[in-house]
Amino acid sequence: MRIDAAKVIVTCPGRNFVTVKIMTDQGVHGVGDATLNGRELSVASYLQDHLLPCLIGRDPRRIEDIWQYFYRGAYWRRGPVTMSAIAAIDMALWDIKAKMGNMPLYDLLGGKSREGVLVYGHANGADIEETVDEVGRYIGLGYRAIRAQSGIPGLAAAYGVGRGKDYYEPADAALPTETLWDTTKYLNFVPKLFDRLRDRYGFEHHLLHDVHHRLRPIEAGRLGKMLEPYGLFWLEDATPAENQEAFRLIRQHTTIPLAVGEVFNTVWDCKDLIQNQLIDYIRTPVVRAGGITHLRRIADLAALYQVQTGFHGATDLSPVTMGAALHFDSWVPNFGIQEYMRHTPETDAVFPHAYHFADGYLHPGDAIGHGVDINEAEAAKYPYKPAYLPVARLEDGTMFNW
Ligand code: CS2
Ligand code: MG
Repeated sequence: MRIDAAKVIVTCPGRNFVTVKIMTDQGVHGVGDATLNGRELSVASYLQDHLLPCLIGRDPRRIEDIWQYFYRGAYWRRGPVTMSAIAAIDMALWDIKAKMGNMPLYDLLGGKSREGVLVYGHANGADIEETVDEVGRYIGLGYRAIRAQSGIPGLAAAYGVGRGKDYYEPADAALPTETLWDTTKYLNFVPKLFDRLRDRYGFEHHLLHDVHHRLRPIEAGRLGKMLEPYGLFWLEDATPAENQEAFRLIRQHTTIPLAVGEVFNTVWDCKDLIQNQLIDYIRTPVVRAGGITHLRRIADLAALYQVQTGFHGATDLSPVTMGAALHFDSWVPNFGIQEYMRHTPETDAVFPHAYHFADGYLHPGDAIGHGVDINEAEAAKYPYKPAYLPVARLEDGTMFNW
């Protein structure tokens, strides 16, 4: 069996997505997601100019050897561009292998470990009252877990508060939007939000919050301690995680569950966090972690330390990633939760898929492979459109973490 052809498809049904499609001499094809928000063309070029030429003629069944070839053979290892490109090829090869075996990907991985994949949705609002109402709307939609993000008094913009309600897309301009941040205003505000939420809805639903890399470790410890009475499912990206040691300081001050990893791209980024039990959930998604092949290694290491998965699932990860993630989530023994930001109808038309939402869970469906394809005719309707993620500065102008 051999790979006959492979192509990169860049499309922008409301936001940019990069997809790899691999065709074989057996007439079976596979697709993989390579989307890296704000750097899509870098990954597309890495694939088109450097990886795909080396792929043609190889046996698609040799997934591990191909992964090692592109990881070790590149000499320059790791990083979001490299690993997103490898991830897309890997996802497509696992898609092909499952199709050749006439089975859903979760069966190839080891079979289902659960009947449904618990997901969390994103409720956001300009202020506390609007956010509280939005959480209620998500409860009404059947969500059992809801992330709450609110505008912050005194700040013009806050992370996670989108334009409109169902689709949050932060890449909002052809050059980076400059936003202002103030930690004091944030820390004075967030406990009030969760006090209102628990007061209104009680403790029946999981509540989550994303700090989005905005605090120093001791500030994260302080916030965690302030939020403990509200029983959050997790506090995400409490501090930038380049220094994995920083989470030791947070752990000394709070028992709030910690989630991190959507910006990681190999096991090396989280090895110390996991082995020292400095986190409770690892969020590195299949599109970022070099695909199914490497993500299995991360999940297995995490399982040794009772760290659970909680994969990133924002709108800037395509339905292909969501499909592959749901198969992985269905199998992985140390599953925690899956992020689920709904895509727009235009995006869903470009990426027909088998997964569906019911009663707070996503179900991957029983289609063979990972259950997601790309409609090339639909994709061709939406040419690439430059879009950057914002940047953040402190009020004195100092560059900060967006
Ligand atoms: C966020 C993302 O979903 C999340 O947890 O951190 O929305 C993140 O800001 C975007 O994926 C960046 O492109
Ligand atoms: Mg996040």
